[in-house]
Amino acid sequence: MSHALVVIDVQNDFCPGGALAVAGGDEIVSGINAIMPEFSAVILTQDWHPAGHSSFASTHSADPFTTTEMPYGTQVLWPDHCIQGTDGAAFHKDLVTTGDLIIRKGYNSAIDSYSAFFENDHTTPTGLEGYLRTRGIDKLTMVGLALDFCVNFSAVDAAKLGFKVTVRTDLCRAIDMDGSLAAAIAGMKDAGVEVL
Ligand code: VGL
Ligand code: ZN
Repeated sequence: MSHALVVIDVQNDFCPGGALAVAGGDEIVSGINAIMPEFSAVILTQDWHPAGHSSFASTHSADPFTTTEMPYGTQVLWPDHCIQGTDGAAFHKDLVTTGDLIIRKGYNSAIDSYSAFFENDHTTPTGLEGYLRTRGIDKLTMVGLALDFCVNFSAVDAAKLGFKVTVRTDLCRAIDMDGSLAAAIAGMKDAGVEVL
């Protein structure tokens, strides 16, 4: 069985100067590149929203970082970000993107997708689980942005699916709104994720 690196959403909009900038988001790029050769597979994810996505505050004429109730639960409303094909949705220019698979998520207008495995209804799959299983991958190391949203949801889902998951927090950065970082760390540990 083998061990994959999953690089979550290291995109311009989550780096300083981007639409949903995560403090220090660009600081992790060289460290992520450096560990890629240690893994038998490298998978990169890309947040990939159509314009007018339901997770955008602008779509609801609301203020960013407020919340709204969606059929699948409470949704944070974000600034417009990672719109398909824009420079903001592109990977950071220094990230090595020669990995085996790029998986895109958040492309359905009506539902957000923090996790690389399921949309925010926790039901609709992205296909990543099948890819990993058919390649015989049972261990995942996760890095990237943002630690308290997409890395967190991806790690918890992976652990629930039975993968052995490690999150390298030194190679992640967080948004950290309203205690979201502490809650994410606790939730990942509860789910059996190794948080380093
Ligand atoms: C993310 C908020 C909205 C993330 C994506 O990559 O953590 N956060 N979309
Ligand atoms: Zn998004």
